[in-house]
Amino acid sequence: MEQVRNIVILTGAGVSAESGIGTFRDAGGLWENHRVEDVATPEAFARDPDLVFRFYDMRREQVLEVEPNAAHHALARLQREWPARSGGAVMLVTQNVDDLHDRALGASDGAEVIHMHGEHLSAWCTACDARTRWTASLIDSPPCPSCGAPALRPDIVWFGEMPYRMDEIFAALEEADLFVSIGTSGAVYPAAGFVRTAADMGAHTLELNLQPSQGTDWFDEARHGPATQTVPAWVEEMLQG
Ligand code: BV8
Repeated sequence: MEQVRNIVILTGAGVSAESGIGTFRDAGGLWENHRVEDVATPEAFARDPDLVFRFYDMRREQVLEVEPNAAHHALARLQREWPARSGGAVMLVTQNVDDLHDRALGASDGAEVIHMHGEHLSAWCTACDARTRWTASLIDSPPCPSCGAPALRPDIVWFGEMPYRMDEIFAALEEADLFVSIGTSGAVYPAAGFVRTAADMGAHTLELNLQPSQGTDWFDEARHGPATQTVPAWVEEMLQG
C-alpha cells in the first residue's frame, strides 16, 4: 500500500450495533411491521405524520440511553492523532443518525463527523429552514424556536431526498489514499457507491464488517468480525505503522 496520508471512513449501523442500537437488517428492515422505506420518506410523512413522528421520537429516546463503544472511541482517537502523525487528513462520514461518533470525539478542534443522512438530535423547521439541536419529542408539533411556526420535522434525509454535504464528500474521495467502510451492508445509495469512486481515484479500499457486505467484491481488502474488535486493531496498526 502506497504511503497513506488522506483517509475517508464511511460508517453504518453496524458500528453502533454493540452499543445497543439495532441495525436496519437486524429487524429485517421492519418497524412495527412497517418497511423502513415506508416511514422514512417524505410521502409517508405527508400521508401519516404521527406514524413518522412516533418512529423518530422512539429512536431519539433510544439514542439518549446508549453509549459510544470501543469502535467509536478508536475512530475518534484516529481523528485526533492521524493529522499530526501523517501530515494528512481523516474524514469520517456516517450514515448513522445517532450521535455516538460525536460523543466519542467530544470537542476536538478541527475534527468533526459528517452526518450525510442527518441526525436524531436535530429538528428542521420547514417554515424558516432553521435547524435546532433537539432531544425532546416532535409529535405534539412544538413551535420552532426561531420563527415560532409549528413546522418542525426530524432533520433526517429520507429516501428520495438528497443526502447532506455530498460535494465535500466527493472532493475528499478524490483525494483519498485509503477508503475504509465500517459496519454497512452497502444497500443504500449514494453511500454504497463511494467505494467505487474511491477505487477509481486510486485509493486502497478496506471493508471492516461483521460479514461480507453487498459490495464486498469492490474492496481490495476485507476483515470480518465485530467492530469493537476489528476497528481498534486497525486504528492501532495505522497509528503504530
Ligand atoms: C437519493 C436516514 C436522490 C433515515 C437513511 C441507485 C440504485 C438503487 C437505488 C437508488 C440508487 N440511487 C438512489 C436510490 C434510492 C435510495 C436507495 O438507495 N434505496 C435502496 C433501498 C435500494 N437512495 C435514496 O433515496 C437516497 N437519496 O438518492 O436522492 C436525489 C437526487 C437528486 C436530488 C434529490 C434526490 C437517500 C438515502 C438515505 C435514506 N436515509 N437513513 C433513518 O435512519 O431513519 S438510509 C439508512 O439505511 C441508513 O442511514 C443507511 O444508509 C441504511 C442502512 O444501511 P446500514 O447502515 O448499512 O445498515 P444495515 O442494517 O443495512 O447493515 C448493517 C451492516 O452492519 C450489515 O452488513 C451487518 O453485517 C453489519 N454489522 C452488524 N453488526 C455489526 C456489523 N458490523 C460490525 N460489527 C457489528 N457488531
